[in-house]
Amino acid sequence: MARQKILLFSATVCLLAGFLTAATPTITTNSIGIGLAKIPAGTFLMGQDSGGDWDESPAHQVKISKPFFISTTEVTLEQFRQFRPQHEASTAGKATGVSWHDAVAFCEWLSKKEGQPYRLPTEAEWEYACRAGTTTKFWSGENPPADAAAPNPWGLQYLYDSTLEWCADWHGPYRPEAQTDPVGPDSGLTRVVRGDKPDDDFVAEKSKEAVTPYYHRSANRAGLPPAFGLPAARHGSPPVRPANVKDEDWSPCGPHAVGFRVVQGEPLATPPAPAAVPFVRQGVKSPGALVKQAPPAGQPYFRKRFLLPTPPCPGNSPENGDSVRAGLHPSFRRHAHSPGLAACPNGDLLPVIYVSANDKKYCEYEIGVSLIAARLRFGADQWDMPDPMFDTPDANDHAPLLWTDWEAGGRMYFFWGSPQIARGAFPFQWMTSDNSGATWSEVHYPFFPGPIGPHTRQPRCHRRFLAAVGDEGQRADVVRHRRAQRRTPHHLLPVEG
Ligand SMILES: [Ca+2]
Ligand SMILES: [Ca+2]
Repeated sequence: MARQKILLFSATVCLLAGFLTAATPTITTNSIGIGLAKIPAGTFLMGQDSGGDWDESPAHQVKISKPFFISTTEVTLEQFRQFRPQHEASTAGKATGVSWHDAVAFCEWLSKKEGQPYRLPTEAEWEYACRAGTTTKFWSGENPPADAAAPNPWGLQYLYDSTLEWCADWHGPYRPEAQTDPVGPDSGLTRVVRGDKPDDDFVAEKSKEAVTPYYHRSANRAGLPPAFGLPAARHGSPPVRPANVKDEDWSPCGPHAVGFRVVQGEPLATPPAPAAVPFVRQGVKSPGALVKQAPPAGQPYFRKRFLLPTPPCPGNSPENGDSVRAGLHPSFRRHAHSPGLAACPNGDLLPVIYVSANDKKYCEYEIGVSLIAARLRFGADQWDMPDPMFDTPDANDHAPLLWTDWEAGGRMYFFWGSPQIARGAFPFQWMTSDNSGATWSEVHYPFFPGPIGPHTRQPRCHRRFLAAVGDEGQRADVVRHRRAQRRTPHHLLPVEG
């Protein structure tokens, strides 16, 4: 018995020693009070091959070649205000409501102030530092720690709380090969966000995700357009809740729940990977003289052409749908709804459609809803295979509208909404294209100089949708083609003569 006790005691001491060695992170504090944990170089498996979202696979080996320092928490409101005193948005004491550009600007300011290089973490650095050598769903095991302030073995806190965190990278699909110090793709439309999802729990609360905090997992990826937030110059007029809008239906535009933590370390020299370009944006021709040819304007013209039939979807959910098994992006689902349509300056037709499944769990308001597009190229007899047009990872993309401004040289506008983003979503957002949709601008958000009235966070409602583009009422009038439950897109073509 005595020997057993001694053995047990020895084993406990060994375990404690091992635990203490692993759990004693090296933390320094900089001049504005940011705690920085030293992260050792090493190799880990990034991503999660089963039981996660489509963009977490394939899990792949990543080598972090040099040690770096990362802040133990997100940048606090107090710290951020030393850079921008007028900033107000905050979640649990952290600076939130900052755009990706704001976060990068803070890092540049801090680098000058400290005389040391600061930057956002890459997505790989974030997941590596979060896992801290663990391979489980959370650094704490199969469940997150009960207290979000509990530090992981390398000293990082609040990795799984409700403050989301910007990373440096563009969001894009993972590549399967082993990588060293990856920095993501060379272009994109959303920047990676880690630690939670932007959307509320419209569907998750009814499903398994409510039981296990699915979107907090170390491998979970989300993303948002980099301009999401209120630019510093536009902070003067925070939106006010109108009296006829219920508090629970109200979301001021811009002050969202996304903050960031910083890395102290040299910029990485790794070249970015070439971004995957959807087929709908490939091989887009410039406008030619032939585009002026058309059927006689004096008589009706009708020609029916089928788009690709929706793949069969037994059970009609993303997990068991044939389209998912076939390796297609999860936006290929049965319920294609509410299209926007535009004729491009080069004569192509471009519809954008939001797509969801339509069973009880996966519906129009679930998190995976995204926008796909197809192209009927000028002179072609058949539509191209559709391809993803825009997807905010872990957020619902909704209600697309397209408009070609023929008076502005054929500039195309693509509007849509994010109705389920829990905090800070705008009534609409948009991108523009000056080359018939081959490339698109960064996502833009509207600025309201004063209080705005009742609205949904998507460009549709039972009232008319009106977008003031420039200050010409005539142009604004063109965009309001969705009204009063009408879901048939119609498109205004320029009339010659
Ligand atoms: Ca967090
Ligand atoms: Ca995700």
